[in-house]
Amino acid sequence: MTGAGVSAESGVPTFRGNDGLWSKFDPTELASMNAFMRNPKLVWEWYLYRRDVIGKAEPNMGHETLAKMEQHLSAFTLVTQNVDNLHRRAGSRNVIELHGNIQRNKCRQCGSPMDQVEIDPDNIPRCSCGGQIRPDVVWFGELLPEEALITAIKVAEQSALFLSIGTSALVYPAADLPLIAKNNGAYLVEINPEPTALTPYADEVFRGKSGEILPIIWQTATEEASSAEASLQTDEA
Ligand code: BJW
Ligand code: ZN
Repeated sequence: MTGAGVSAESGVPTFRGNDGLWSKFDPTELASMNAFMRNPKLVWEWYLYRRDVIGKAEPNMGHETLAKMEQHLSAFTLVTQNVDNLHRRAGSRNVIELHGNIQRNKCRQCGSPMDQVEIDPDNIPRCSCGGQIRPDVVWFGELLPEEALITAIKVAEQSALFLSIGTSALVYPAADLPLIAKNNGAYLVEINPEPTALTPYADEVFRGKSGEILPIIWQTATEEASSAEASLQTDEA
């Protein structure tokens, strides 16, 4: 499971921490339905600004290594809290987006997808039902997409190894997933430069940037796998 930290090396700001978005912007003013109802223009301006930042960002070695893992491992699922689409752009296909996708729009009222409409924050377009168009992301107090959450819980329950990467593990229900995995027998690994709420529960912690740590883990794992295969072949001979 990934969080905003995975995209930090691509130049996409995280939410919490000194350089995080919430140090400059108040989440209650921007990431809730109340905020949107109070000031839709401000909320749209903020999302259009972030769309622009994300549109210019490129996937980093962290995203690319996770895409490689999916190609080489028979059962690998990527659960992300990120809305930036960088995992798909890096080549990941089995991606569960828990908090939506910032590139998509939907109707505030009936939920219909509204991707083809141009957004003018001064004159927010409306759906045929009359509802204003909003970004298709999950705000505080909103339910996560049901199928995505159910699948993510199932995958967590079944996983043998769970990597929690670049997330502060403070936002629920996503923050429950590593603990669900661990309670069902998974080996829990955290990759993060800073300690998090999850650290006390992790079986192993890699303190560093995901764009640096993930390629090292993957290289070590593949080298060990090929030397194990070579010694098996020698034994058979
Ligand atoms: C690096 C790095 C590098 C830096 N490499 N790492 C149970 C208990 C308490 C509260 C609740 C609860 N259940 C529900 C709640 C309420 C609420 C919640 O969790 N609040 C907490 C904050 C207390 N949850 C919700 O409202 C959720 N809905 C819900 O539960 O519905 C049912 C319900 C409704 C009402 C009442 C009760 C239940 C919805 C949550 C939606 C979250 N939405 C956001 C915004 C998305 C749209 C947008 O982008 O604008 O999602 S908030 C924001 O936080 C975003 C993120 O996905 C999410 C998680 O953040 P993340 O990814 O962890 O980022 P950071 O910034 O926190 O951390 C970055 C990490 O990276 C740090 O650790 C760095 O160290 C690290 N890092 N560089 C690796 N190079
Ligand atoms: Zn509608």
